[in-house]
Amino acid sequence: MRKVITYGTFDLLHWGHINILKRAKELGDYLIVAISSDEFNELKNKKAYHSFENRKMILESIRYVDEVIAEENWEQKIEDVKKHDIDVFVMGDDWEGKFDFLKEYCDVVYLPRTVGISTTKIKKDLLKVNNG
Ligand code: C2G
Repeated sequence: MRKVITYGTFDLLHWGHINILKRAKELGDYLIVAISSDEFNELKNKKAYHSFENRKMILESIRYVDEVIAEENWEQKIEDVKKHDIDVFVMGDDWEGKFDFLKEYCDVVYLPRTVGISTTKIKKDLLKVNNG
């Protein structure tokens, strides 16, 4: 069984997220998603609208996702790859090169980001609509 892992906040889930999860799953048979805890989001200077528990529940309902674990810090990836016997690590190419240190443990694949959508864009557009 070829196991894939990817990481992210996945807040206000949108089609760009689904696109990467779909393509990540196509690279193997089993996809684990490590979603950022609320505490780790603070380290990333991100404030998620949905709590970790609710983002976890949403991710677990996606057909491409087989398992959801917590991302608590920047340092856990090597341990995760070993512990979960990961074959492929996937991230959007906004992270191109940032996780090449994992090549010692598994394949590292950066997939093109989906253009035209982001959680930040959703928040900005909603602000505009509501403020006239
Ligand atoms: N993504 C994408 N296209 C978009 C938006 C996001 O392909 N239009 C991808 C990102 O490249 C990332 C994943 O969706 O691979 C999750 O995006 P975020 O929730 O913004 O995650 P991020 O804050 O980048 O966290 O340790 C890694 C970090 O936790 C990644």
